[in-house]
Amino acid sequence: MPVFWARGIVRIMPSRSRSRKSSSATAGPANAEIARIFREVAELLELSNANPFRVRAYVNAARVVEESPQSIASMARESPQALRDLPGVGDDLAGKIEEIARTGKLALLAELSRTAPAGATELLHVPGIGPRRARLLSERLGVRSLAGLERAARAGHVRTLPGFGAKTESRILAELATTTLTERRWLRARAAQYGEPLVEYMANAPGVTRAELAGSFRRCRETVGDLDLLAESRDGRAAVQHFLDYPQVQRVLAKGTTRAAVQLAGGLHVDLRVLPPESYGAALHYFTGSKAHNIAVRTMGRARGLKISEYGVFRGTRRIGGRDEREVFRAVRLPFIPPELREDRGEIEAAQQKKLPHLVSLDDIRGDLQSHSTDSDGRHSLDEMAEAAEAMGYEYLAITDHTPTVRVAGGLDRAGFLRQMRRVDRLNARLRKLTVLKGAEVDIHADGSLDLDDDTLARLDVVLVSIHSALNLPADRQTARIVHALQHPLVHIFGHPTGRLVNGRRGAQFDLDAVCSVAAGEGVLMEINAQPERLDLDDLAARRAQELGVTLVISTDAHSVEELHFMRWGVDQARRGWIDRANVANTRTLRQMLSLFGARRPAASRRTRRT
Ligand code: DGT
Ligand code: CA
Ligand code: CA
Ligand code: ZN
Repeated sequence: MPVFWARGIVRIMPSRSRSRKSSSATAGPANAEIARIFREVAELLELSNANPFRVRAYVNAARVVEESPQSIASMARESPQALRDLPGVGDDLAGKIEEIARTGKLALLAELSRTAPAGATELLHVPGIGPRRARLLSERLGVRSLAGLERAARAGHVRTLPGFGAKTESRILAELATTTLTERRWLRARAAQYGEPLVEYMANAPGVTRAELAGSFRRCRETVGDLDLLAESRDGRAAVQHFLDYPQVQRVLAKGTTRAAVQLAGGLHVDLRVLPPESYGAALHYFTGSKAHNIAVRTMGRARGLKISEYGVFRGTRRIGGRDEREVFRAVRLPFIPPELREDRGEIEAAQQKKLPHLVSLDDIRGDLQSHSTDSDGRHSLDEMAEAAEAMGYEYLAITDHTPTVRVAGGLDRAGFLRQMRRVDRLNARLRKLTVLKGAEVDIHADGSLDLDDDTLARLDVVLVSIHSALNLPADRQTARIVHALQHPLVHIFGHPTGRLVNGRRGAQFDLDAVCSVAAGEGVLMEINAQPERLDLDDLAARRAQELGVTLVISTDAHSVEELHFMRWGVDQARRGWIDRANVANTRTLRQMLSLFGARRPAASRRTRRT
């Protein structure tokens, strides 16, 4: 569970469905924004040595707010009692939420920011730097930013501070080098919480007939630099004005008659372009990018005597297309290329040869093969998780609680798993449509052995293995460790294979080709973990795995019923990895899916056995 890498990592919840027709989505600060303010308060309180319980209260409230399917700002206005009834939100925090809902700001935060050592919160995001160290760095060395930290460490100043030393100094440098901490990009799932309500707001603007996000967001990159919003309208001025009137706009960076750029509360930048219908498709193609893809398409156009721009497809001065994105592709004799593939990574050649993959989509998904319950570190019970998965229309859900070594996650031992299996049997007897699969997320020890005995493993339907420690082994040893685990005859899935964190941790280094070849040969599936801050395998690794014959699974690793909806982010990552629905195990029916597992152990008939 996330607790062991919680610092600086944000938990993201699916945003409200886009189809929901209500103004509440745009009537106040997004849940993500309220949560962000609370997290900042928690960090600043931590820096000022506040009572740890007070710090936790803000962290917990941030999570509750973020996970709420309803708009907390609307709740604050319409039903103060419901607000106070939220878990972990008493009178005090409810008052703070009401203040944010009303003003978009929190006086306490401004107050804390004034007294905190400048720049110290940024330092908290570096693994190994806690509040005490951040304070020292800021107060004694005047370090105000990650760049400043790097300079101070390189100059050998950091080691002179009490409790630091040369080893800590070089570890800090290593962290700064291996993470993307310095690059301010937004997790896509987090940007969605700000962007999707804004799209809904713009789509409902007078005169606007369509609105959508383009850019890296539409290409489903795991992080985005900014949002690129397109609106279709003949009245640019009115659309721009509506955009600037959006209550969450904090700063206007630029404005014109058909475009504007703003910063939203929370810091995310949004570029707006307003286009008339005859240009909308061409602009959508242009602003979806990537730049490299655009250049390739434009060059193909030029070879045919065409000019392709954001305004349309032209032969001389005559417009021959641009209303619809497909017209751009048609002009250069290409079929529609899904946005996720538009990186100039071979998609144009594949399209020419009619070899584009049948990309997996959310509708194809029939079940989830990694999830946790309160038996280890989940927040909902076995029954609650199963009922939620059934309500989503799934055929199956594997509950894969942790094994003992992952102690912070409250892992189960053999007896614990056996007890859980009996409860799963009873649950399955009661459930009508869903089958709960007995599973475990088995920790792989540093030597490649597994954290659960074979007899227990043999009783499970889904044995998912993953690494949670010793991520920094040298690549050859890491490869050997993983290969050893995947060769275990009772293993089905290799979960979050690299242990990477988006924007945070590079993950284990190993020979991906070697591991994939073993997985393909052994019939072990590899996971695309859908947690927005994991997305592991990433796009390129997943694509390589597919090329090498690995079957993938997309799972949420849900620690609550809400997180079951993370599937969306995993599917998007898979699409960027060119993953064909035929190569995703959980697009299959329960029976087909289990036969994939069975191929690994043809003799085993244990699946019909009751524990
Ligand atoms: P980001 O925001 O860093 O995550 O990445 P993008 O891809 O969203 O890039 P952004 O926001 O700078 O621009 C949006 C799209 O506009 C980009 O994907 C392609 C198009 N674009 C921007 N600048 C150029 C350019 O100089 N040439 C061409 N062909 N297209 C461009
Ligand atoms: Ca962008
Ligand atoms: Ca942009
Ligand atoms: Zn795990």
